[in-house]
Amino acid sequence: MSESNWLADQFLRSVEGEAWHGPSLMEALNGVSHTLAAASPGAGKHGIWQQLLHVEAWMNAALRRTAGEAVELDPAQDWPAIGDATAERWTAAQTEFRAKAVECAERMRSLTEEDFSLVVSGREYNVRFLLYGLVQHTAYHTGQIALLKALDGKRDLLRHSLATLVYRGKKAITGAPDSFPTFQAGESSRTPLQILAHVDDLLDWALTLAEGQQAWRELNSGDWEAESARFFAGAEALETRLAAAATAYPAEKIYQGPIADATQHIGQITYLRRLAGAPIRGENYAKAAIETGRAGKDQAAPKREFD
Ligand code: NI
Repeated sequence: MSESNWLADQFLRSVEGEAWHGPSLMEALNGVSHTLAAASPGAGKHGIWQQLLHVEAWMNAALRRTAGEAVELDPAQDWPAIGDATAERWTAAQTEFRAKAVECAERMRSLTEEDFSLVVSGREYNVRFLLYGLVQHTAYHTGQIALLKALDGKRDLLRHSLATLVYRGKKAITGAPDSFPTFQAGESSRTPLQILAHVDDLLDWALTLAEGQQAWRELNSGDWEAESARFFAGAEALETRLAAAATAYPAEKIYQGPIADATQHIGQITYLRRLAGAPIRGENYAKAAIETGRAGKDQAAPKREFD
């Protein structure tokens, strides 16, 4: 195999597989949602989407440099902004990236021995050094993307479990009769209002865990409307924190503690609705339009309910 074909083959392996070092870049992106791609691992740090744009920027620069152009990237070109983080744009970004990679491989295949030895404009190294560097650069950022995916995948699922809690919680606490907040199933059992206030405390606790300043407080205004509003406000504050950056406490532990607890208690409220003679309708929750990031009072209408 000629050097140009060999190099193009190495490059395409690092982009689409099968790569010696593990998953190729496109393989690493498999299953990465637009919300996960857009998430930053910490203040000012580059998320998966931005890593992809960065690798593409250097493929572009390499293409232009092999054509004899002197190229310098300023910081905004080095790490381009991702813009609107929609699902459509994320799909388009990946398609565009792949097309650029194929273009790069084609250019590599077309290079002659003479081309490889040309000194890059404005640099002290030649085209060979530049292009081998490009393969290494792609592999380096693929490793970072795989790591971000492993770390942030948990945070993404935590955010979705929060959205699920709010979707279910809204059904459980909305439309209850006036007598429901103080309904008691037995002499010593907690009322729906007490349980809801406890759920709100759990959400507050989850936020303090995410921020690394864990604190437990028990609040209960004694008012159903106020505690309902606190439920949505607490969930939204937690979602905002989760979306902004990695949690100070492991995401899976925030799930196993406060979020799992809160979900159980929403189940209790749902059960009490039935005992109080004001049941909510059952639903196929796997079909429900529960969206990661949607943690406020505004939730989608149920798709498939039953009695
Ligand atoms: Ni880089």
